[in-house]
Amino acid sequence: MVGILHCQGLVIMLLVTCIFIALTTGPAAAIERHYIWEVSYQYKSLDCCKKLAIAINGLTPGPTISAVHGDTIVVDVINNLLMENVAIHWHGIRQRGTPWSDGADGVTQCAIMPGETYRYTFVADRAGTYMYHSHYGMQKEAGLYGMINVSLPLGVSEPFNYDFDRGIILSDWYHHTSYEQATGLSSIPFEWIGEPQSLLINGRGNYNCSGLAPSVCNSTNPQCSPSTLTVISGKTYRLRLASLTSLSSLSFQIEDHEMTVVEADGHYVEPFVTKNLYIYSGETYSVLVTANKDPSRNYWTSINVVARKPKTPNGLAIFNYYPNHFHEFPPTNPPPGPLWNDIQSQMNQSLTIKARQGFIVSPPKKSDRVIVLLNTQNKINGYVRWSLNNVSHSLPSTPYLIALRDNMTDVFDPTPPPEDYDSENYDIYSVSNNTNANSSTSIYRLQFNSTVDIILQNANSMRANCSEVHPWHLHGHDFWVLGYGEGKFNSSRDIEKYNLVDPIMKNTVPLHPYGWTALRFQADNPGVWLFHCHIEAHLFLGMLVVFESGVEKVGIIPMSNYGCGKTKSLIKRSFDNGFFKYRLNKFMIHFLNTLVKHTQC
Ligand SMILES: *[C@@H]1O[C@H](CO)[C@@H](O)[C@H](O)[C@H]1NC(C)=O
Ligand SMILES: *[C@@H]1O[C@H](CO)[C@@H](O)[C@H](O)[C@H]1NC(C)=O
Ligand SMILES: *[C@@H]1O[C@H](CO)[C@@H](O)[C@H](O)[C@H]1NC(C)=O
Ligand SMILES: *[C@@H]1O[C@H](CO)[C@@H](O)[C@H](O)[C@H]1NC(C)=O
Ligand SMILES: *[C@@H]1O[C@H](CO)[C@@H](O)[C@H](O)[C@H]1NC(C)=O
Ligand SMILES: *[C@@H]1O[C@H](CO)[C@@H](O)[C@H](O)[C@H]1NC(C)=O
Ligand SMILES: *[C@@H]1O[C@H](CO)[C@@H](O)[C@H](O)[C@H]1NC(C)=O
Ligand SMILES: *[C@@H]1O[C@H](CO)[C@@H](O)[C@H](O)[C@H]1NC(C)=O
Ligand SMILES: *[C@@H]1O[C@H](CO)[C@@H](O)[C@H](O)[C@H]1NC(C)=O
Ligand SMILES: *[C@@H]1O[C@H](CO)[C@@H](O)[C@H](O)[C@H]1NC(C)=O
Ligand SMILES: *[C@@H]1O[C@H](CO)[C@@H](O)[C@H](O)[C@H]1NC(C)=O
Ligand SMILES: [Cu+2]
Repeated sequence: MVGILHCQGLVIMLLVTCIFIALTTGPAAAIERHYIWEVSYQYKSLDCCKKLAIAINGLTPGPTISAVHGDTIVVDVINNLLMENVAIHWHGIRQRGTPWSDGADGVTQCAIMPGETYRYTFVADRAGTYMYHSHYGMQKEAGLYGMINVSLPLGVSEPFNYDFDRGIILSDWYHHTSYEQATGLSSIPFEWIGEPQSLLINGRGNYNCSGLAPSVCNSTNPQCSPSTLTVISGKTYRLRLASLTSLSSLSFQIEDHEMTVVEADGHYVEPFVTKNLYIYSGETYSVLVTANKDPSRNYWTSINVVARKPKTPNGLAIFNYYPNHFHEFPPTNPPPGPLWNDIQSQMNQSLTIKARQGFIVSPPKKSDRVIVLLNTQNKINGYVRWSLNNVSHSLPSTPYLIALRDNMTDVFDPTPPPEDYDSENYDIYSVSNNTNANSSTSIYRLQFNSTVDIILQNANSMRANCSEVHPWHLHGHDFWVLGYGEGKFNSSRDIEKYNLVDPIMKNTVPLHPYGWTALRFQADNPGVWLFHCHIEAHLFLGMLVVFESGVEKVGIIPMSNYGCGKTKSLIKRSFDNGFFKYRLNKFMIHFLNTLVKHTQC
């Protein structure tokens, strides 16, 4: 053991050498950016209340990854959570050629066990704003997330001007742990997680500590003083916004300032000006804001919950005009933001977002296959679940990518899930007469490079007069957003209204209450990919589907992805045949991989 630890030091030295070599190569060449991340629980007071949070190298939210188009990003994740697995998803990165680095526990890899180190390697193959977050159970809720900022290669400029570039991570915060939440959600009687206690801007919020012991909640703790964005009068700022909420859909606004939306999920948007931006969990946007108001005072930046009846106070930050003191509160009341139930205006923003002229990627005119997914809340043996076409997904203990690539049988149900629902006889406005559904591990297998349409159809939940928003996120691809509508999708009426001229491409899109959303994508990335609701509790309750395409084209999956379910036997076999007689754990495999990689460095 001592030997291994000693060698780990050696490995880190080698890594540092690599970074050095990378930095000394010319600026035009794509480089390898190496990060070593220690993931651990720490006591934090993000909203003034002391609570365990997951930190990366001590930070919650984690550090921003800044890369240049074409760079290779290497992240060594050291799991120091002591008693909990971890897996990290690189949200918006398509992982072309590296589907095993997608970070989806149970889909592309076995989770990283405590004490182990796992290496993610992938290429930042498109400029834009992305994010990363845990994809293990409901772990994201504990604060394991951050931003990825990929800039254009040297010599290429953005089609808009700005003076400075800033990142803003939006999230919601619960005082209960993810264990309490997960247990409540999987209990009879069902215990809903409720609304979050706080909204955070760059990891800072402000809970009302009144009545709580100062050792638990201390409103003067500097950790929870509001985050500030300092601006210089007359300058224009590109704000990169990323929503990493567990539950909440948000509206973002800066008092008295308008913003111009220019980027969504890494794609240029035909610019439009707005007072507030609706942003759903899993989405990123860039907005341009010019500091052109009275510079003698500060202004509020605020976020508020929309699309659900809010019980959480607005999240606040300070838009600080230099040289005013950055903690000087604005003399006004914070803007309340739009009404939570103004669904019309939320839908309107969705319809307004189009690809920017000059940057339009035209979608194929026709699709090869249409999959309609009815989103319903259900019961299975008395447990509350979410389902698509009456199927609530449960992940097998063996990751799909490995099972399919290695021709394992009996890992998942081979019967394909339904492609449609009984649309004629289903009333999306009322509670289903029979809410029972089935749970299944079955997946959609897509012909490689075929064009697939997805129609997301919303419906009433199990509560009368209630339909919830669901932000759907696709791994491994971007899709074209062909249309949104209210009510039930009608193919003979709605298909001809698809936007095939200038649809935006995205990786996350809202499905509005009682509405539908139509998407098209090309299944041109070999691998196994999740498509799921980005609300943590809905995902946990089965609101996901899995797409496979071209898995036979996937290269050799790193051994470090193995080690759970049926993949255990493969690890054992491959090393019994070699000269390693002792049992190798994933850490040691990784360690050996590192040595191999660094002989090439
Ligand atoms: C994004 O990356 C660019 C180039 O490295 C940098 O100038 C900018 O400050 C970064 N922005 C954020 C929000 O991290
Ligand atoms: C905090 O809560 C106390 C007690 O409920 C209330 O009196 C007070 O107004 C609250 N403070 C704020 C800033 O909301
Ligand atoms: C609250 O936080 C402030 C600032 O860190 C500190 O000075 C004070 O002692 C704390 N109060 C208590 C009761 O812990
Ligand atoms: C829809 O949104 C656009 C862009 O924000 C705005 O200009 C327009 O007034 C909105 N229309 C309605 C009906 O709200
Ligand atoms: C899985 O089966 C395919 C088709 O029969 C074959 O080409 C491939 O080599 C097999 N893969 C493994 C790992 O056995
Ligand atoms: C439930 O049954 C009633 C009576 O048959 C029908 O009117 C209603 O539309 C059904 N509800 C759903 C959700 O299909
Ligand atoms: C789901 O299955 C139940 C029981 O078979 C059935 O009554 C219900 O109509 C189905 N719902 C949908 C949306 O197909
Ligand atoms: C669940 O699956 C069983 C067996 O495949 C089937 O008979 C039943 O109709 C399904 N129930 C629902 C609600 O889909
Ligand atoms: C996928 O199909 C498109 C045409 O629809 C073609 O241009 C492209 O080369 C194909 N890609 C692959 C990887 O086969
Ligand atoms: C549902 O909404 C309709 C129309 O808005 C209303 O008539 C009805 O009373 C509501 N039902 C419940 C249970 O709230
Ligand atoms: C679908 O739209 C067509 C054309 O507008 C219309 O004739 C038909 O009645 C609609 N079907 C349903 C079920 O609403
Ligand atoms: Cu959802």
